[in-house]
Amino acid sequence: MTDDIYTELLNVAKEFVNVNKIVDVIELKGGHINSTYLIKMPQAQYILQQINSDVFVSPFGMMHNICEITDYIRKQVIYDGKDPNRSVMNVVKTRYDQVLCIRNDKYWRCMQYIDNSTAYDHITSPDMFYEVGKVVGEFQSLLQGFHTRVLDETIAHFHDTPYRYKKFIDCIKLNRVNRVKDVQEEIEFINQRSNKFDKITNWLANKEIPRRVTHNDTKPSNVLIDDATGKALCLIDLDTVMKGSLLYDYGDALRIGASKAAEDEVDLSKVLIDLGLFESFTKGFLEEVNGIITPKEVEGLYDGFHIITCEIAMRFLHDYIDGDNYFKVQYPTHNLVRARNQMEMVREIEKHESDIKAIINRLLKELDYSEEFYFK
Ligand code: GN1
Ligand code: MG
Repeated sequence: MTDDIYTELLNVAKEFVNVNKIVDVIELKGGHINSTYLIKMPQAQYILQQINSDVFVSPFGMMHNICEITDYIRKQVIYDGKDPNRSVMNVVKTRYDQVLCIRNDKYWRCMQYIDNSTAYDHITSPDMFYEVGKVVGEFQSLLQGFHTRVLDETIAHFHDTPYRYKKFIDCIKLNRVNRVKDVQEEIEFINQRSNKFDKITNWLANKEIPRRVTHNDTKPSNVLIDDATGKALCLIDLDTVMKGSLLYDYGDALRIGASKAAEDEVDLSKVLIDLGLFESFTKGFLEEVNGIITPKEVEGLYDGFHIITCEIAMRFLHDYIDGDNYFKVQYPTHNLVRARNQMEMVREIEKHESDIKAIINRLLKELDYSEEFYFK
């Protein structure tokens, strides 16, 4: 970190905490959008984040959603006798009681850091992924009764896959940085599957499945695991909490967590679906949403996994074609590597469609779901 950045960080931090007491500031890399820092104080640590306001065009709307959601969850957590300092994110306001600090046109926010917990980029055991499944499912039970109308739409059309496909076609036509010629096969891959992209959005539009409060970015690194117990504590990164489909939350965790490789692994032979991990996650998830999920949603679980993985592959490819304006990249072809990796995951999902459905069916029976839920 340069001296200039460090000085600026302290200038921002002093809006939230007493800078004279700061012990250290560390950059946390990992997120693709915002910039994140850990502020170490003698007895507590805080997360300071600069919000990417090109992506989140309404930072106050985003913070409104986060505060509403965390306040609501905190009530449930307290009611259930759990620790509100560890089972939900806690927003730290500025010394002037604001949710954001604006400095030089940049938006900053602060959260309490939950000690002795880890957000894993990669799943290391079935038990861990079972825990992730539970926490993704539990998000739904915690938010039962929360009114979706209270929420702002932080990013319009976020998981509107057909809309994203239209934008993808537009960016190919624009061909801003002349990369289209290099990615013909990848474009074809997306085109071939585009007729499947509207399945979930149509179900939502026709009210065949409910619009719920969803997290919309449930990758495993957005789950905190307790270092001492190995149990999942809560979902973090609530930036994209909005109305949406549960099926995308289910699939988004799997597209990374059930893969044997990282999201940006270059060697595609390593991108393989681990059905054991798939089962652990699905078990945790289905245990938690029993009584909440509808039969039609269960029918779409495979599609949620498949479509969201296509969508993210398409988004990475879109950003590559467009000149890497959206996701942070560490090297020039990073987005292309991510896109190819997620396309390989799509192939894996398609190859294992019947195994995936058979596992879901078996779990439904084991977990005493009634017959109307079973796959035909
Ligand atoms: C982004 O910022 P991060 O890493 O939590 C993206 C998600 C993608 C994800 C891919 C606001 O999430 O939608 O699924 O990268 N977030 C936004 O790893 O676009
Ligand atoms: Mg995010």
